Amino acid sequence: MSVPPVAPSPAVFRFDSALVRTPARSVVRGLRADDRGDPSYAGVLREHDAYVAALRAAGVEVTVLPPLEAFPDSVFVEDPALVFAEGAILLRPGVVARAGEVAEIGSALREIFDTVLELPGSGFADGGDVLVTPRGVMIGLSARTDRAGAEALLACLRQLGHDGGIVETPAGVLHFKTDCSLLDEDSVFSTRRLARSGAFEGFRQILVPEGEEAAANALRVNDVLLVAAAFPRTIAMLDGLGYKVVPVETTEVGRIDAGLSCMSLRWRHPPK
Ligand code: CIR
Repeated sequence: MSVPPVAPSPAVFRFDSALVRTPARSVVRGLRADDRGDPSYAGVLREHDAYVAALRAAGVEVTVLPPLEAFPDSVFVEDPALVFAEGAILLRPGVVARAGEVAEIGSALREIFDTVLELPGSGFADGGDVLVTPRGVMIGLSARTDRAGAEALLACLRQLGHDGGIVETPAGVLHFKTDCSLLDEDSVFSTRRLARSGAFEGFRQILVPEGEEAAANALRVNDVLLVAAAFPRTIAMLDGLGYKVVPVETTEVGRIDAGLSCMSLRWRHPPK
């Protein structure tokens, strides 16, 4: 009797497609935890262009949505939705100013995905609080994601054939992923304060160099790792560990709390 070959499931950081949104002029009024001055529009546009170029160079086909002036933070497409090969989930941002972004990203996602779920109930969940790992989807409770939202999201994930768990985000940290990222199948990059929570037990944990905590939100895309260019010790360390680091400027967009994951939704088409 011959046993049919089992196709290995592709790694969760293998992507062939991404969705981004051009920053609106209103991006200069984006939300921020600490005010270090408004970003310059030209600077954000330049950084966004470089980010899109880095995704394309990593082998991803990028669809660029038009800017939305009514929503200054709409460049951060990761927060109002979550996508997988099996379908998309429309979330409910935990800040009123961003609530209207869901309908906007929803119409774009309905053009792309056959299955688009809507978060049931009235809880809140931001995509920035969701880390997809090979061991399941981690949902961090934060000021933007509450327990009701996290549980509703778990139900949606199960509908798409994924599983996950709920974890804590350290107090005062915007999103769970503000403080971490997935480096490979087994390794996470985390701040010390988040690692202390025990969320990453069983993973190889690479800690962010002290003083460079804002570098924690890196983005693994296929063979490369996008890392904020302003953090030389982080870049040297990850490079030394064998990752193919691609530094990406985020100085201007970082003024409104951008990392590397927040400016795209990424997925891989299922094999035909
Ligand atoms: C906000 O406060 O919602 C935006 N200024 C920043 C969102 C960053 N999102 C993310 O890291 N997933």
